[in-house]
Amino acid sequence: MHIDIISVLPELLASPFEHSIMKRAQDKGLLTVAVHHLRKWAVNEYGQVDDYQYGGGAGMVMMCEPLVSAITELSANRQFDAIIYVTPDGKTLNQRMANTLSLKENLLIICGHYKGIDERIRQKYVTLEISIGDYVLSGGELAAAVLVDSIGRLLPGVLNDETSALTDSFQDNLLAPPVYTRPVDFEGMKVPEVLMSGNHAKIEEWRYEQALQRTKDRRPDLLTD
Ligand code: 6GU
Repeated sequence: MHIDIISVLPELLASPFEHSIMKRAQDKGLLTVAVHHLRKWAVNEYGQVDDYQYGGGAGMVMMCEPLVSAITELSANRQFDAIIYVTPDGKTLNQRMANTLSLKENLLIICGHYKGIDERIRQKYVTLEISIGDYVLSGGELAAAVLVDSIGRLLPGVLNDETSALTDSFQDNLLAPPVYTRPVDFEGMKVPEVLMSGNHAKIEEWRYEQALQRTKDRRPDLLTD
């Protein structure tokens, strides 16, 4: 998979993909991420990419022309499966969306800043709008990093047995069960017996029950939709 990201603050996206599982995905050649500075497509020598909003009010709006130039140039190299705008008024990201997007070849992610991008870019070019939750970030970059991480780890061959996505929270609409490591007794709190029984069928049953109980307690909404 290849992911292009357009941003006015590319520095924010310099390191999130250089560690751990995202690094492995790239080292294995399963994922490439290219961050592009929108200023490269600025409308003038001052590097302008935003302007005052019509109707007045505080906050700048990212202009159409630089974005169109960027999208057009990047589209010459790739047939994008989706042009994604990360925005708090998008569809809230969930594991199902990450699973679906992980099956794509080429994605373009546009990060908004200030008041966001001109509405006409959203109407004409953007095919998918994604939010990462009901709170506001200063810009789309951290949301884009979250999105890329959630997708990248699902690419076939990225995870191994140790990091398998099959046991993650949300994979069956269930939260993950509790986990333990040494010591067996930590300040009087013991590791559940069953986990040391060596009986894998019993262990799996226990984990499933714990996952179900945890989901009922904390996220009953997951069990109904
Ligand atoms: Cl995608 N962008 C911003 N700026 N804030 C957010 C968000 C996105 N998702 C949740 N909050």
